[in-house]
Amino acid sequence: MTNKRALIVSALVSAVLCTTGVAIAQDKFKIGLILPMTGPFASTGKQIEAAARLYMAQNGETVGGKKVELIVKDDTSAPDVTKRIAQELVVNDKVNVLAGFGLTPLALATAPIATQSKTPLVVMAAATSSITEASPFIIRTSFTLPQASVSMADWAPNNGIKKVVTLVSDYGPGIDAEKYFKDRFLFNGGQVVDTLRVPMRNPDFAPFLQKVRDLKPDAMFVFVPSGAGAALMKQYAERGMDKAGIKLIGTGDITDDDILNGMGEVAVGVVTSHHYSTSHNSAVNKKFVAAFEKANAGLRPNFMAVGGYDGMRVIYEAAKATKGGSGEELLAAMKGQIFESPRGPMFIDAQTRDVVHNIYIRKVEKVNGQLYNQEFETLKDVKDPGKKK
Ligand code: VNL
Repeated sequence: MTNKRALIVSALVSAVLCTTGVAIAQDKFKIGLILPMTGPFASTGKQIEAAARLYMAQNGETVGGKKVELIVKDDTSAPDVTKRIAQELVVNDKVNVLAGFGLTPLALATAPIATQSKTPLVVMAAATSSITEASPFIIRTSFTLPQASVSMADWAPNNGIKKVVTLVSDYGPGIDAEKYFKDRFLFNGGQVVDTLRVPMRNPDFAPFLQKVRDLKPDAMFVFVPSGAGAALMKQYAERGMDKAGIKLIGTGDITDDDILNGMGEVAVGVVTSHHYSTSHNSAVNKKFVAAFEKANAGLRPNFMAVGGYDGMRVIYEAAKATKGGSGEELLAAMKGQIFESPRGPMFIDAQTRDVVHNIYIRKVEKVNGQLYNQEFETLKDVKDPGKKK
């Protein structure tokens, strides 16, 4: 063979290989689901993975003419790991969508990958307001802390709570919770006598709770991430703070349905604000809870599961509408989706790419021997107060 011919042959061969490569890639619709599956936030990963698998079992594994492949990766809740995995999923696996993101720092670390590769990134858990502003390719199906916190700051002063100490995890969502609760509570005539921040990892609540006891507020407003509420509730009870008349209020992360039942009597009566309760009274939710529990040995779905389930809905519908199109086409088809979630009605605001949904005020009650967050007031179609527009 002449050099020229050899070149032509090799060019042809690689062209053929490329086309087959593309054809194979295009037969599949790949979702890279990155979650903390081990470590202190493993319950978030477990809930979201279970919900994603349930969605697929209920809605089929082919969408827009393509076979859905769900690739689940454990990031151990370390931001550099999340980012590296996302890069590998985009470059090597050629995923169509990135999803999951159990904590704010994990979503923020990965945002540049979404922007550079034009891959839609669906945040199913993390809830700091600013996340959606970190990349134009981010869509959120979880919630935001300002949504929940402002709602509680409106409810509390009308219900005998005038003097509050806030106690939050010292990172993005906690700082949002503190700021948005405090500003609205002051506006409503309330008083915030101290703002306490506890370390996000392995917090020792004892010295902080002692401080709250000494300050004797009407209530302590708390944000801790999903999974951490049980330890706080235990120490709150051990110090007899409930008996001393210091009420516990907060966002629903503290009475997380995944662990609520194990908290015991001290949790009864705790009022929180959130977008989802396992006991939300609707046909869609009853069906969701029954199917989730059946598929997961009785595990209760919490708000993380719902963020995952709805995130899969948004991805599937976008894949359907675009027949598994480009990242930009998928993103466009995700914006503005409106549907009934197990949480109630929700939509993805086309401008902000953030979730708009109801926030419910709930009280922990015992129903048939089990503890539930019973919704008793609804704030309709709450947009993220953290957005400028
Ligand atoms: C975050 C927000 C994480 C709320 C949570 O649980 C939560 C976050 C792990 O944005 O990091 O309940």
